[in-house]
Amino acid sequence: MLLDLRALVSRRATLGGLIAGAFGAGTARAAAPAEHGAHEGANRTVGRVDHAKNGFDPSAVLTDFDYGAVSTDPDGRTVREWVVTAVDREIEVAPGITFPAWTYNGRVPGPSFRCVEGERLRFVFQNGGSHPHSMHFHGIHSWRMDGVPGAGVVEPGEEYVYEFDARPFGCHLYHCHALPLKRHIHRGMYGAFVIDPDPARHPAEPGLAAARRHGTPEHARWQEFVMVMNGFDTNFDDENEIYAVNSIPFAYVDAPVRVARERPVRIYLVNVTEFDPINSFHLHGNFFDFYDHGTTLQPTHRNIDTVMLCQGQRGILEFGYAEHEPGLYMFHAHQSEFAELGWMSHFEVT
Ligand SMILES: [Cu+2]
Repeated sequence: MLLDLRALVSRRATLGGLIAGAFGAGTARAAAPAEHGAHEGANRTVGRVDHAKNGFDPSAVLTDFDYGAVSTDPDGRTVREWVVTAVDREIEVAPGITFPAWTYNGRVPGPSFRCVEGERLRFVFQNGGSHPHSMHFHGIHSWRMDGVPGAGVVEPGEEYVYEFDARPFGCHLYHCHALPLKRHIHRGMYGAFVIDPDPARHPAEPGLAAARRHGTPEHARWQEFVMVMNGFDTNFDDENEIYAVNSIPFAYVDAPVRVARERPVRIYLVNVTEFDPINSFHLHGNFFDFYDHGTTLQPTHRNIDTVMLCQGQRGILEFGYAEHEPGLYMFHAHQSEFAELGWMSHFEVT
């Protein structure tokens, strides 16, 4: 079956020996080619990534929103401030395979910033890395705060403060916009940026807005997860050898995402995958509502089980398992190659 495994990654032939090591050639786990429904024996990496050494754990990344330091300005408006540092960091992206990442705060994806519509946001960005970097936020703001060459690209050792209002509400992202762009993105400089709707601004649909606004009673029942779909070009040939959500292939096969059956699930899904035109999310045994960009309170798609996102596109998924029996429910990219190279996951419904 060793030959099957090598055939699987033949498009990435230059990865050579690394793949043989990563996919555990000749070990007990190298069994039949992966297919839907195969849990044990599927093609996958052998061994585990050392999350502690990496400094971030994909199971924690699902839920570790960063709300910043909150204060109030003289006008009574909420201000959130973050200090973000660019850091060069070697990370293990698959067992035995390290990648020379450029990171925000040492992790890939970077912190999942979360705030509320209408607040004033301030990001103090310090470049501790070896290359010029920036923070380019998707949202509405001045050109001065856009984090592009000429407007907030920061040289090593320097600092820039991005400041703008939180709008529109939705599921957004940020990434480095220094040049060459594809290099800075695929090195790991990106993250989720969630702006909750302010119920006071949505009098026609206050309940829907409150259910999305962290800290409200209506929000408390939701089980929320951040999933950033990404990949790694480990040999710098402009093709990805590894795909995942939140960086580590098969992380949620090794440690399924636990969800309580009776509580609804909301996913903030972001696609930043470089080099491939699209990525996708396919849910097994269930259907979801989808909010494209998260900028509406009513779904833009209802009752779908697969959504396709181009790079930079994102949205919110809502679904539940109240009528399901407990167990493992798969979700993955519906590009089979991406799934086989790591973008394969499970929910464990309890
Ligand atoms: Cu950069």
